[in-house]
Amino acid sequence: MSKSRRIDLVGIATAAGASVRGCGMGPEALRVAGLAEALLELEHEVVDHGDLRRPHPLLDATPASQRLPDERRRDVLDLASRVSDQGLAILDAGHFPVFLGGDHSIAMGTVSAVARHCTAQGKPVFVLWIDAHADFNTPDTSPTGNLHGMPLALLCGEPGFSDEFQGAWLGRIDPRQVSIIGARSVDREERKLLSARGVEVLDMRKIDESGVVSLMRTLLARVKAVGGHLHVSLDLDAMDPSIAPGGGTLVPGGLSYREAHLIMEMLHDSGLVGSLDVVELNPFLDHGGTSATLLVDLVASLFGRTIMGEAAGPVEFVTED
Ligand code: Z70
Ligand code: MN
Ligand code: MN
Ligand code: MN
Repeated sequence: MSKSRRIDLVGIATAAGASVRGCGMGPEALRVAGLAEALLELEHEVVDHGDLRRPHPLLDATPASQRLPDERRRDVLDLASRVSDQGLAILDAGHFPVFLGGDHSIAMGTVSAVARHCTAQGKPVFVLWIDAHADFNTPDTSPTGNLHGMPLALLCGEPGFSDEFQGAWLGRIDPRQVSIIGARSVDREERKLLSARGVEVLDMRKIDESGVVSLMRTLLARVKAVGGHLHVSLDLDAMDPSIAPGGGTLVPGGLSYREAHLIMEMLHDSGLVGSLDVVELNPFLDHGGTSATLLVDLVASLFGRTIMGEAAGPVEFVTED
């Protein structure tokens, strides 16, 4: 029987950290695809706080990718500090925050909220980053300058981020308590950092060789052993582009439909997950809601949806007289 939770949805309608515009529409597409309804159907309590966004839309003919990096950085950091404070309030109230991106730079704020909440409680934080990428670049190592490729490095305290990135909103996590699953596109300098800091990278080859069940069991056992809080950060591009076409940075060879659901089902059964990001959905590139619907179904699996339904116990045979 799945435990009923109070789930707080927070949209972060931004693409300031991405190279491609459009994922700022992600929160609304997830709503249209039936996110709240799916959670209500599972008998959870749901509150939708609406979206955080920049105060005024940019009236700018320059493509996002060519805009001044200063302005995009300001947007990312402004949203990160607001997300962190709102996320902290939700966690402190004992609720489960689900953050709807937006590009993956929003995790600077979401994971900061989790780190601040758990530090105050003396609870270790673990992060499961489900992504084709490692998002562990710093401004010095990044080949693109895009901030959605850097949140984990900032959160893990990597040097190379200017003073603007520091602040009371910035919680810290231990890189040895971060696992990236689904990776298949990692930059050269990023690889060196990941190894040096002891980040666990469960890349696609490891998934092919060991299967998600064995990898997930080991990971969940580590979190359980120390009573940790597990934050899950789900990037749409972790999934194979054939099932998740609605992203700006697609990489072939991703998680299958069943692998992705099995990860979510195991996460649910563990009872260890306390917060979630759903990021990088670009409705402008999606095929008629395919990717939005996939994400809603994956979130439903994380919150207890099963194939046979919870009431399905042992089969009862009816005998005719
Ligand atoms: C590359 C970079 C990235 C998401 C692309 C790509 C990063 N490593 N992250 N899409 N979600 O620019 O740093
Ligand atoms: Mn808590
Ligand atoms: Mn990402
Ligand atoms: Mn990615």
